[in-house]
Amino acid sequence: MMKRRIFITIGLVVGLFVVSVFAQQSRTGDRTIRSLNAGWKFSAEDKPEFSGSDVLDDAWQKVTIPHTWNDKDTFDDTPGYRRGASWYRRELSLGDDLVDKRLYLYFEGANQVAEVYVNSHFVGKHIGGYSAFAYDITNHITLGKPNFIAVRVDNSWNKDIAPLSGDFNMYGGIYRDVWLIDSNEIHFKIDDTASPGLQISTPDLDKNFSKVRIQGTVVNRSRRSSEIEITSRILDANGRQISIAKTRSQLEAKSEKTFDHTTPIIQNPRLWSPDSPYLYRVENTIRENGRIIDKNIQPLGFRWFRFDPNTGFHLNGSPLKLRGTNRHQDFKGLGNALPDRYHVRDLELIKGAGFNFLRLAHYPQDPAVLDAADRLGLLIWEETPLVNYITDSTAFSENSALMVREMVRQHRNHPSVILWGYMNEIFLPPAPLSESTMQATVKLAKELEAIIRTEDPTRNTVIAFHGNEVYNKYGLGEIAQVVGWNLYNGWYGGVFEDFGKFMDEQHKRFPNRSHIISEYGANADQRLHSANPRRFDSTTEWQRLFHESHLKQINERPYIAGSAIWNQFDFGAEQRGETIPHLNQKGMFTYDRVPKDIHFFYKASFSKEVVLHIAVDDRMYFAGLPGTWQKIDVYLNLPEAELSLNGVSLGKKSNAGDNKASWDITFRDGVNKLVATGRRNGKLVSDTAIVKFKTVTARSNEIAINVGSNADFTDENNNVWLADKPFATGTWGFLGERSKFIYSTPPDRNVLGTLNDPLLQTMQEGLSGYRFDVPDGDYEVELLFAETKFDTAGKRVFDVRANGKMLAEKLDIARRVGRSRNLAILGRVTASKGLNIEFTTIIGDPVLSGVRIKRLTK
Ligand code: GCB
Ligand code: CA
Repeated sequence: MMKRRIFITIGLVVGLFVVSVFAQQSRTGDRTIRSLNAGWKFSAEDKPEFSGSDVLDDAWQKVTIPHTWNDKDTFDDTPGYRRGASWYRRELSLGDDLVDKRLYLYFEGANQVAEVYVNSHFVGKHIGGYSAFAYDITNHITLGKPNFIAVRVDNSWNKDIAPLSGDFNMYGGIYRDVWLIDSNEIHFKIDDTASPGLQISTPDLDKNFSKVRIQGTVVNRSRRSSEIEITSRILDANGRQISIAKTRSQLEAKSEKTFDHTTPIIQNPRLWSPDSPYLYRVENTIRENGRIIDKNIQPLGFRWFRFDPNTGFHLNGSPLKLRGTNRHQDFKGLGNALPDRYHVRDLELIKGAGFNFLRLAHYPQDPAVLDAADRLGLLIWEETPLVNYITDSTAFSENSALMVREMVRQHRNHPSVILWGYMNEIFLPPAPLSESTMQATVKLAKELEAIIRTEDPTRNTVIAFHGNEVYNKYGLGEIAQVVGWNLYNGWYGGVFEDFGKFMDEQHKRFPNRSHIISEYGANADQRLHSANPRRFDSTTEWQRLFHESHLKQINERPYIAGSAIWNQFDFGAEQRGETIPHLNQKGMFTYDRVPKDIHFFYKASFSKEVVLHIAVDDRMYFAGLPGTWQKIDVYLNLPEAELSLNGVSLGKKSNAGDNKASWDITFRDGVNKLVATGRRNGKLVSDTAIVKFKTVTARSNEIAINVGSNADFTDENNNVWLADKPFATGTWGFLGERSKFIYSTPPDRNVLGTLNDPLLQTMQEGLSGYRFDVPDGDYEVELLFAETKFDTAGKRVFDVRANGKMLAEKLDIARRVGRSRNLAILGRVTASKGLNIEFTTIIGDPVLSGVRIKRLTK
């Protein structure tokens, strides 16, 4: 809200008012908004005296808002991150020119409890990490002297504050912008749940005409009574007035008054939609004796919508499938403390891929996000952070009610918003819930539902379920207007096709429900690739198959109103220990916003822009036996394309309607240049990929195997560790009938002290040997191990020999390095009639995670 006003105002009123050249400050009427992001000091300590102005802060760390103290410890090898209290403080000197002004501190968000002090006076406490809050500090400020602002921020787990749990990091800090607002003593209300103080709606909206209704509160903090005029001008995108509403009002001293006025009918307004996000704005002013004393500009879009259980979502009278994605608000290296331009760029990336819908999971996001959605044309589902379970307490219910009220009041003027959500997978707790908590959850859902419907009857409500019958059993599906499903068929379990079966069954059983897919997704780690991808392997290829199948199934079902991919971007999830520990890797982009192949599939499917993309994930280093990697896919939204390899055409292939074309190819050793070309409207389009292929045979100087995995792994030195296989004559592979692929057991899969987690997390267990049919000669052998099952020594002990020579006697990995640490053992071996690594068990099953052999003799 605040920032939108700044940008618009600068464009609008330059020349009329003295507007600061800094975008950090703006002025409308007698209202000035200035950034307080700079000049803070931070202490990770928590002492009561820090609220006072006589604290020596020389030792404090200089920081700028947005700030979090968890940007690093959420990604280190020590489990957990600091959840506790810290302090922020800064000086604030204000001139005597503000003598008749009201002064407000406005925080866009601090996670998760903030206590604010001005010159040692407590001015307010805000609960909840994802909404804005504002305090009137006028009475505590002395003009012409330095004042002290101190803020205690606490992100400790608190049983009465959502989220209690969740697959994301709850980074502590003042991580969104802070503003100082000074206003005339008479102004549109600023501290009503930090909302704009105005509610805009478009009653009777239909194709040809609408009215605009403006409801609001005007505050008089002065000792004078006043005759004011409130004006709401409807301006089109060029600033031309198309309608107006006015109210005259007698304001008593020290009072507040609501107003409610509606413009006359506006004929043929231009409609807002994702394809044409035409924005009007409502310029609200308060005049006293003809002079503008306050101004407040709100966005306005004319659009209407509905959900239908059979035909899905409709916008402005026509069906529109919601093509969406989910977004978390963090970024590599920054935690949640993102400058606005990062938020805006994220939304531009989403819009740029052709999406029309975005779920802000799992909490209200920055005002810059909502502004960008209005401007770019993205329909928004916003929700409060009630995730996994609730606490059955009055305080939890009250805090949750506050969260929905703040979300709705703060963001309801954004035309982009269509859905308000308030619970996610609320029956997926870390420990089983009692029957009374289940019942309390249903009761709370009803309460929150009622609040939203009162606060904003113009939107629809939604709850996201996981694929479990429990929600139907407890009647949660009957409360919100739309039912969201988070489904991971073919990832956490089952097969892709279960998705459609599940949804068809729901649709049949509950024909009056509107269904939306709130989440579906699979990991992709760009270092992992497989010609034989499989569930849970984190290869790019499995993520691609997952989404190709799901999108098809979604498209085949008109009753599915839309879908949102989990997730647009990889995001921080400290407790996760997958191939990149502490990260949820289901993004279509990496944590620092590099696109994975799957992004191009969706862009080809949804965008009007030309897409032609060779799906090798910008990966240069391929390796394998001759004949591996024989198929290359190209994502495209052209009717056909041609692929060439090293200048030789492999022929044209057509797009079979699934935005994909595939070629059989044979890479040669060394550099392979792939060029895809196609035409759109006669214009040539092309994409190039360079693949360096290393042919690996038993005669190669070096052979490296990602033992226990179906995936090739490219390490940070661009060495490719090949997918594992059973031994076959003339090549290599594992031996032993009991040998099995295992992925180390969650939740402790992070292998410490290495970036090569995918290599060490996957292993053969119970193998009797590993054999290479290599030529005779001397070899260096490197064996990689990690103990991911046992904490203590003595549970797994085995001998390792190579061609009879002992390499590791009574090897007990846990004894040597402890649990979940990598261990490398090097040895020299003379091969004759092949190289045999033998594993002899003493206690338990032998394991092996990786092996590399290098030939020493030529
Ligand atoms: C879900 C949750 C989301 C998780 C996601 C996952 O269903 O709603 O918060 O991050 O699954 O990746 O497991
Ligand atoms: Ca491995």
